[in-house]
Amino acid sequence: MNPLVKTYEENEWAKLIDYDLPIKVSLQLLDTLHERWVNLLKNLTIDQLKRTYQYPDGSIMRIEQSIALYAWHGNHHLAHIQQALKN
Ligand code: NI
Repeated sequence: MNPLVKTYEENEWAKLIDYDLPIKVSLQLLDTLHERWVNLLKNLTIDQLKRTYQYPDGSIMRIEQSIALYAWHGNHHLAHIQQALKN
């Protein structure tokens, strides 16, 4: 069975009032979120890692794929930030 997940509008999200808070607030939130995720994800069983879910467009994703994609995505944005700081 593939539970259906919802997407969200990134650009609309960025228009919310908390957009103007200091960046530190977001970084603290990410630190805390990631600490919880690491604990959760390290304790998933092989069977749980193989579970799948479905996007509204019909595509199917495995939990283990999501973890790899998220890890890649963070490094991808970090590289963008490092590049921007050089310029
Ligand atoms: Ni991104």
